[in-house]
Amino acid sequence: MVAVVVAGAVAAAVLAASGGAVGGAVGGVEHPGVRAEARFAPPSAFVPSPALTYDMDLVPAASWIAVEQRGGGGHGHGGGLVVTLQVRGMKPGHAYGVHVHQKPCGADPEAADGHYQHRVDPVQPSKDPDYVNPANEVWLDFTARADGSGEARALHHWGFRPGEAASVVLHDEPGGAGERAACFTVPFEPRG
Ligand SMILES: [Cu+2]
Repeated sequence: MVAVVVAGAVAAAVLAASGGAVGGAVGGVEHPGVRAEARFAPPSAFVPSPALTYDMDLVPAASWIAVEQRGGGGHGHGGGLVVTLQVRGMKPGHAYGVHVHQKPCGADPEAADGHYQHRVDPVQPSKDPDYVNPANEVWLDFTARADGSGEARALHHWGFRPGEAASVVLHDEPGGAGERAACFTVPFEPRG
């Protein structure tokens, strides 16, 4: 039940220590973005975690997730939005669907609400494939390796609107639907 949210120079140091990830210098100024990591726990856990599992078969307690956002943020540093996902301890060989959702996680899997959409579907809940797709939403689908690890990356030319991107939800199958297996609350940075 470790939750770490780092920012600024600390995030840059973490990235450097882990072999770096997606670029950092924007206009000659280091802009480290957001990095959050945690171990999953059931909502009933005595020590609360920002990472909640609703399906212990697919997302076991103490399995691990890290999410990074680079670019697409505030302070006039727009640039491209890059969101990366890393996980460990997942069910080997299983294919997960993963999206950025609008609200923070809660004990109720529906607390995270719907997907973040760049162009918002006027019909909610959104089911129209013109809106529910990896170009208009942030999808981080992955298939767990034999050792339970996995990763994904999403690239976009847009950034998040303030207050509308707050979590990453893991579903039991790839694509835009599927049951919610777990949720990680992430402090994504909006475009400023
Ligand atoms: Cu989702």
